[in-house]
Amino acid sequence: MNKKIRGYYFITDSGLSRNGTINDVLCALNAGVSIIQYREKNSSTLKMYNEAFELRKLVKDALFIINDRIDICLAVNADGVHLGQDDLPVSITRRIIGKDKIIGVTVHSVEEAIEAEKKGTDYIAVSPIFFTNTKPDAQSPVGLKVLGEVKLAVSVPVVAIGGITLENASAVVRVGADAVCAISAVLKADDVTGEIKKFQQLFKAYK
Ligand code: TZP
Ligand code: MG
Repeated sequence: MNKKIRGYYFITDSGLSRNGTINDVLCALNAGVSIIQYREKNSSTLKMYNEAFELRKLVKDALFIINDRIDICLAVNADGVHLGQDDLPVSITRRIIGKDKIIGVTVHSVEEAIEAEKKGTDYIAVSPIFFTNTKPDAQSPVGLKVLGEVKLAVSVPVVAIGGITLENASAVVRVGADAVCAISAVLKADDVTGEIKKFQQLFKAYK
């Protein structure tokens, strides 16, 4: 198991950002996160490449994962790529990016989780746990029960995402999540670093 896929998992969101993605990542690094995913849905390929290139220089100790884009992952030598169910299959992605890079896959059910692990994913994101406005095309919430079942069904790390707040995060961790991602709860806060630290503290209480 990759020990860095634990605790608070940071994902960028330029739409929710108050101070820009680079500053948000600096806040996350200041809070000591061990994994950062660059997720950019509204940029040209060139802008994405340039931003990812800058971020790669900043993200040294933490893992740096690119959402969706295998080409950007390779172009900036990120540590890995995060795929949805509609992206390229894990086996094909592995062939393209090589054995050393990390592949994460979003799943919505135990069946998808088992299949993703069988195909060689390095970690699984269960999504959305609760209702979220952050991802307009998110599926219906899967709830804590499915999260717990996925955790029991696979041996790779399990990340919980979608609608997670400081209020519900302890239940998510108790059910078995190895890592927790909360985007709006953190990016809407006045003090992004401080808010991430609160998630990390809460996490430490259970793990
Ligand atoms: N993938 C599944 S839900 C989601 C993503 C990127 C958004 C989660 O955002 P929030 O604000 O923590 O609900
Ligand atoms: Mg995707």
